[in-house]
Amino acid sequence: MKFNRIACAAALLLSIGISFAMPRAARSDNEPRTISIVAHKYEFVPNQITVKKGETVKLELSTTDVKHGFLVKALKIDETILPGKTTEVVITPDTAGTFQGACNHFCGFGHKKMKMTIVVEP
Ligand SMILES: [Cu+2]
Repeated sequence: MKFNRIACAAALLLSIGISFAMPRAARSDNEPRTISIVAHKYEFVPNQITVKKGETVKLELSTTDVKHGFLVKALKIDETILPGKTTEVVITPDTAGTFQGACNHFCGFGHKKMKMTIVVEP
């Protein structure tokens, strides 16, 4: 009998746990898709991302070495990426197209090579 009671309590706790976990899972579905972009001398990884027109996405920008910039004029993105810090930018592009971005903080001899492409699908 004692074992049954323990099993019952365990099942109850499990079902409570599941019912608490479900709304959390549902909520995270509503959060924007997150895309991590890591900068280092002299590239962005990945150097091309694709999003849908009207889709809200969160860009998480970080650097593994020095300070970089992240400029995508057409999408009004102009951020500084600092070592040890993640810079978040939330965008909802309303125009389809292929947009060029670049590092706009001089980071060394290959700085001009630091390009980035954001494709916005219709
Ligand atoms: Cu640079």
